[in-house]
Amino acid sequence: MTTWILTHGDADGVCSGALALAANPNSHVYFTHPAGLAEDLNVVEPGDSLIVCDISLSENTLGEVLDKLRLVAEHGQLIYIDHHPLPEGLSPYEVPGEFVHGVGVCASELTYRFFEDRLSRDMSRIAVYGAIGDYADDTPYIRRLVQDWDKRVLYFETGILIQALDAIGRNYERKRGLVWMLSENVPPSADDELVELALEQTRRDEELRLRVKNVVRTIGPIAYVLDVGGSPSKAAIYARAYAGKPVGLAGESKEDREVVDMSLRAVGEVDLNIALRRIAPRFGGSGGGHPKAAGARIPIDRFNAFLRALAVFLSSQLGATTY
Ligand SMILES: [Mn+2]
Repeated sequence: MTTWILTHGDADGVCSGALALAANPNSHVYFTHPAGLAEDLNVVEPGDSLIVCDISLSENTLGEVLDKLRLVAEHGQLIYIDHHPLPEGLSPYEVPGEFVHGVGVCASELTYRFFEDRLSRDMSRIAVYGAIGDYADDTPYIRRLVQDWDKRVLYFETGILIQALDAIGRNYERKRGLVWMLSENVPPSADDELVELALEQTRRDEELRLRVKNVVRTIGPIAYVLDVGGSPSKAAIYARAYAGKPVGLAGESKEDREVVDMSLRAVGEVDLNIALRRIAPRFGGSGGGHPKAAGARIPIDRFNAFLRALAVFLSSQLGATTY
C-alpha cells in the first residue's frame, strides 16, 4: 500500500508537500494543478492512501474529481488540505475523506497544523517559507511560529526558494528533490545549485521589470502586458504598480496560439476569484484563485472581449471610484 502526496508546484505547494512527507515518510510525491487533478488522481490505486495539498477544486472537473476522491476514501485514507475558495454551491461536507480547509491562511499553515504532533518543532520554518511564498504570513498562527526564528533570515531563505522555483519551472524531478530536502528541514541556502538558480532568476526578473514598465497598457482598472516572458505573476505585479491601477494582468499566448494563460494580481476592493469564475466561462475559458491573486485561460480570439468584460465587472466591484 502506497501513500501519495499530490501537491502544487509553487512555494506553498512544495512546502506543504514537504511537511506532509515529513509526517508520512516514504510517501510518493507527485505534482499536479487544478485542471489536471482529475487525470492525475489515476496514479492512486485502490487501497492506496492520498494526501492532497494546495490544489483548488475547480468547477470544470468537480464531479469527476469528487467521484475519484470518493473511491480513494472508500478503500484507503484520504486527507485533502486546501485554502482556495470553494466553487460556488459546494459545501465542505460534500468533499469525501478528511477535508482540511480554510481561507485567508496558506496550505502550508494548514498542513503544519494538521500534522503538528508528528512533526519536529523545527519544521515550523518550512511552514513559514510556504506562508511567505503565498503572501499569507500575516496570520496569528504564522506570526507565532515566526517568533521562534529570525524573521529576516526566514525571508532570505524563502527568497532563494521562490526564485529557484521560478527557474526550475516544470522540471518536476528537480522539484521533488526540493520537497525531499525541505522535508529533512534543510534550508534552501544549503544547496549551492539552488542559490545559483535563484540569483540568475533574480537578474532575469530585473530585466522583466524594465520590459513591463515600457510596454504596460491599461483598460479601465486593469493594467496589462502580453507575452513579456518571465514570471507572469511578477509581471502582473509590476504592470499594476507602474500603471497605478488596482489590477495587474500578465498574459502569455501558448505556443499553439489558441489560448492565453494569464496571471492577475490586485490590491483594494477587488475579488479576482469571483470576477474570473463569473467572466471567464462566458468567453469559453476558465479562471479563479484567490481574491487578490488569480489566474485564467481564455481562447485567444476571445481575449479582447474578455478583457473588456472583466474591466467592466471589476469597475463595478470597485464602486464609485473611477479609473
Ligand atoms: Mn497555496
